[in-house]
Amino acid sequence: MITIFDPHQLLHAPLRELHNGGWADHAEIPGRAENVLAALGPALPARDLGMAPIAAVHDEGYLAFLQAAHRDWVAAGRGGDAIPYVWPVVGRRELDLTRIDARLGRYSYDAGTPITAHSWTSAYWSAQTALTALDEATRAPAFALCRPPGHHAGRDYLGGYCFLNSAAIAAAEARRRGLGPVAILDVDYHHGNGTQDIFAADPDMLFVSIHADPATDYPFYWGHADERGTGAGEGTTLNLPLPRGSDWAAYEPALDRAIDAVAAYATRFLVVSFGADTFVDDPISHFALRRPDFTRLGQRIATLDLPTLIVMEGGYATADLGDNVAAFLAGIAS
Ligand code: OKP
Ligand code: ZN
Repeated sequence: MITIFDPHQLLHAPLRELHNGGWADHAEIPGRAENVLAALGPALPARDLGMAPIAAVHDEGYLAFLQAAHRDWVAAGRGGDAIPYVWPVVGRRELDLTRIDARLGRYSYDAGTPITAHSWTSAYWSAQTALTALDEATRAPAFALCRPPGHHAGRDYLGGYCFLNSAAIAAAEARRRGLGPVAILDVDYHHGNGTQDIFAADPDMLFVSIHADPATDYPFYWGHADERGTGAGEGTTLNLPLPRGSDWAAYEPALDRAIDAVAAYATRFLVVSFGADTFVDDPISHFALRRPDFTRLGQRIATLDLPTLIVMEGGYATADLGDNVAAFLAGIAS
């Protein structure tokens, strides 16, 4: 299978994150992508397809903020990574504050997504990687080795290690090219709240997600089973939360439901948000899939027999990540 990756994606290297009230090494490190590359072999570089497909999904003000945020942070006399610490619960859209700390809160929902001097560059090339892989995916399944991940990023917010929603950007571009109906199947351990929000009111994009129950797991405020889309998009969001500890026996029935929903939507193009953080040994997650289960997951998705773009999301057992991704892709290709 063709893999797309751009070395600019390695530049974003957040120093640390808040974890249970203290600082910990950041889980979303460049070594994740390096481990996957080592397992898969050489990747093709991304082409620069420009800002238009990104601006079709993300808010103009948010994109301007993201590009300037670390410079603004430095201009305010700060060192290290830019991290928000205050969020507007009221008046989010009414105020247009210039202070970097206010803007960080306006355009984010968590404190776990530090902005470095290179975050924009890496996120931009992560999105270009997905768009380049989209070009390939019309011929055969293609793998976009995206990093940083994207599925927690909304139209106008970052969070959950994500800045630009590469899967949403590629899915919207696939639709624009007339490849639809497009469905997004998100199998990362965490609910893809950004993707859900971007398409919640959109009847022409199916979003299906299997993830840890947000009653116990991040991102808590999205991903509950009663979230089914809004307005005209009612019924085009399907959330399938599973309890902590879920193994393949628990996972498979949810996967069957997800696959059935994708098939019933008359889908003609599939985007898979793939996270390997469902792995039993993932350090920040609590499912119990094993390596052969990733192959089963890929095989089951392949039964849909659709043009498929796979976008990398999470997976933090770094030493196992490449082998887990390879196992999944082998299932897709079989
Ligand atoms: C990104 B992706 C703080 C917990 C914060 C954020 C998880 C983001 C996961 N210790 N956790 O979906 O893999
Ligand atoms: Zn995840």
